[in-house]
Amino acid sequence: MRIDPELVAQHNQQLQTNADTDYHALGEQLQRNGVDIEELTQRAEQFGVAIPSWGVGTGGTRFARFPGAGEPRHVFDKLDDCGVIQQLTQATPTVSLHIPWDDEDPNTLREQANSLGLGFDAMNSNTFQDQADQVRSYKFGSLSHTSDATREQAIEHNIRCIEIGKTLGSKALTVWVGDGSNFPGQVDMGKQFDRYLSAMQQVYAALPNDWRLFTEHKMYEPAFYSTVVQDWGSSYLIAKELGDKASCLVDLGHHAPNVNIEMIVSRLARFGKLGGFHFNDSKYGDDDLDSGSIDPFRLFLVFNELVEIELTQGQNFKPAYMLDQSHNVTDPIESLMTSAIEVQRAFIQACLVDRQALAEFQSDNDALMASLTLKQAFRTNVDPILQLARQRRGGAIDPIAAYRKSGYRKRVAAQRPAVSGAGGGIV
Ligand SMILES: [Mn+2]
Repeated sequence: MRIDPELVAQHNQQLQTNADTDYHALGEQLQRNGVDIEELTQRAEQFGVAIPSWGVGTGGTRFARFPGAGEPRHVFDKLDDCGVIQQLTQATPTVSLHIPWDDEDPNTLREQANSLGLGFDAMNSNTFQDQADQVRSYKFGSLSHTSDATREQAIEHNIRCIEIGKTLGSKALTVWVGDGSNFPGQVDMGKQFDRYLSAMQQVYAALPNDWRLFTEHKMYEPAFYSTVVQDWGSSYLIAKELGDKASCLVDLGHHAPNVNIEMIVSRLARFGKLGGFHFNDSKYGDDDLDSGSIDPFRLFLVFNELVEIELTQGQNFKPAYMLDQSHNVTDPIESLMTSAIEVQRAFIQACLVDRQALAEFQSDNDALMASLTLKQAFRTNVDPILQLARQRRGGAIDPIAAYRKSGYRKRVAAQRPAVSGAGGGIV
């Protein structure tokens, strides 16, 4: 345990009476609508969202990066920080690694993760920047590059990510490429897509049978005119072309402003191609702000679809949930804890939707009451449920308060001298 369990227990004790009172009151309120609070609490306990290893570092902008005190220096520090997030929130049981930023002996990583009570989620490859020892540059693309040798290098990198992931116990590879173009005419968009597809077929061929391959679309950046995997349509076509193990990953920030993401979720799931999520929030573009910080209602509406799909598709529906955020102004541990809780909150609120009533209103074309049915669930303060779910598993009733009280950041700042060049970069 990175934080003294006794400190967490004392913190919980101070908040216990109020937490119990609130839970009891909410239980009565829900019971009037025929909802069992215990069942919801168990669902909250079972909920998990993966932490991206890069999220525990302080992010940058295209202009500057302002390092924070006690930043992780390497993947081992990152795992420690992820351990704190999981210890206090009990909602983030897995970590998603990024190669080559986290490229260390996988057996050692697995051992450390085990000792922190963490597992590994999807592996993330990186062919959107050049590494010091790299033979061929990705300046003009990677998996879709015009040069056979550069594509080969990118394919090998992805296969290596799979190999590392096998040792870690990961079961998925997420591929995002920055390939595209900055000027009309710069590339033949059709041929570029063909080259990407054929490279991805080779990556897919190296996938173990029980693994999944996620393709992540993004509208623009770093390529600003066209992007190879620009939208969910392209991502769907890729997943369909590759085969059953391939599906689409939806990063909430990777769409044009105001796009109806929950509808995309519904579409992809309908055709069995919704693989997973990168949760974050945005106001303008790929802002990578904390989940639920800008538009919590949208996050709720995404989960409303997910809960509905789960009811229809059952146990086969298992999207991978992961946070993907980074910015300059908060302690990343606090931000990631807050985001994990917001995602968990949206899930529980979505579980509260009276689906029978909603279906009847929809069938009667009663738009107002259908909308109010969603709002009623969204407006319910489910904090008491989340608090108890955390507490039952050894977490903190108020993770931010417990974390601040623990002095963890100050402690690691003394142990971790500032280094420059710690992996930043977010997709
Ligand atoms: Mn992402």
